[in-house]
Amino acid sequence: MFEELKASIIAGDQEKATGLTTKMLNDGIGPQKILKEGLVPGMDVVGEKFRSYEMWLPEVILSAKAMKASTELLKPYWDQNGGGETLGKIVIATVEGDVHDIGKNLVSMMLESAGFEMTDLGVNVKIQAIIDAANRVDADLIGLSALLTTTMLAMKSAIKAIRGSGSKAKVMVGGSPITQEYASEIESDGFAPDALRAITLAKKLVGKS
Ligand code: B12
Repeated sequence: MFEELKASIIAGDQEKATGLTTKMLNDGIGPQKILKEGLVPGMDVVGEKFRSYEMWLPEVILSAKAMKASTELLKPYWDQNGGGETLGKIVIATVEGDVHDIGKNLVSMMLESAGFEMTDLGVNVKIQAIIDAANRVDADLIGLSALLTTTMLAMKSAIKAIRGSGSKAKVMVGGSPITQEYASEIESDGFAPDALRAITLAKKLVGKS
């Protein structure tokens, strides 16, 4: 069934992808397994095919829609933290010039399930809007996502601007082109390569690990 789910993401067949995801959840398969063994491998193939011109933008958009609709279904199934006190407040956004949000949404969803209070500003967000939101909610942490090698460069100035604004929030970064090396170079407070590790990182950064 995982292969079928993967294939439905590659084919951009939203109906099939959501149908299979629902069936798996009803069968008691955990959301993490569905994500790791079906949805993400499907999106990985889409990325490879896009790079090698075997897939074009309209097809990638269909795959992305199928992926988004399926990950939305996982949301209620992540372990909730029992409604206790919040671990901290996080403002998250995809940086200006970048409209990729599947990974950012996953990170946001999982941080929320882990017990953080999330303010998700969406995509293509100007740095000033991020700073304003962080001040408004008194954020402990800001998460910046970038999927393009062009927009990841903007993270450096974004971090400078956040620090210059006097905000107390720490900054974590992520997205497929980001490496630990780059994250250190731009003096972010942390980097995580996936949503699960983003939880560990966020807890560490707010001193709750
Ligand atoms: C889907 C997709 C799209 C969709 C996006 C739909 C959406 N709503 O997001 C659409 C079709 C709109 C799109 C558009 C474009 N895309 Co595109 N896209 C992709 C694709 C295939 C998959 C991305 C994805 O969703 N991956 C799945 C998620 C789960 O993974 P993820 O995003 O990496 O997120 C995980 C981690 O990175 C991390 N993470 C992510 N964010 C954060 C944040 C924090 C704080 C932390 C801690 C962690 C973290 O955790 C996530 C979950 O585990 C990638 C290929 C790839 N391999 O990345 C290309 C890719 C990113 N796109 C690319 C390009 C070129 C474009 C376009 C410029 C194409 C065009 N000619 O118009 C436009 C750009 C538009 C813009 N201005 O942003 C290139 C980028 C190349 C480069 N070097 O910059 C890629 C790499 C494809 C390729 N192989 O060439 N794209």
